[in-house]
Amino acid sequence: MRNPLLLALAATLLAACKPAAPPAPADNPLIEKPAAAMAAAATLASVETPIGDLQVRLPRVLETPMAGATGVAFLVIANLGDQDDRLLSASSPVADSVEIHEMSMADGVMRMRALGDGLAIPAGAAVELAPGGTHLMLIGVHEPLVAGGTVSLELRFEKAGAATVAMPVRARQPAP
Ligand SMILES: [Cu+2]
Repeated sequence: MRNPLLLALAATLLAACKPAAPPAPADNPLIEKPAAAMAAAATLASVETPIGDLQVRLPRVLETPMAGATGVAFLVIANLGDQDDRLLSASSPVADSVEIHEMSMADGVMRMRALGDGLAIPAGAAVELAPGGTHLMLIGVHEPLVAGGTVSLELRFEKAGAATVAMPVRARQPAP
């Protein structure tokens, strides 16, 4: 099951790129402005990336001011198939390593630990990696990650295989 809007946009783009395409309907701004359609499609593509039966949504990395520091990445992994899958590992060219971390409360203290066996992505579920919960830790970033930029992240799944996701870099929320 793909996002019908994304498919419609893709079809629109294909139609817009054909030199002998029939005149665009006057009420369709995406066909009239191919550059705008391209930008919209790029935005959607960065929001929902299909990997086999999986779909990555809302990928983002928080800005990280210093080289050598630790960055953090969040995303939602939806499993649209009928087989359980598992995120085995991740890596990025911008960091020494990437670990899958979970947060837990122990004796009133928030701790995080690496999930050595990876992260289960059950069939039909959408697993959210979000602030305060499971996340990807970018250990030893090679240079500052600046808001507005993009970081590429490779995800390796047990069944869906490997794929690279473009992760927009977002500004951190100021501390409350
Ligand atoms: Cu962590």
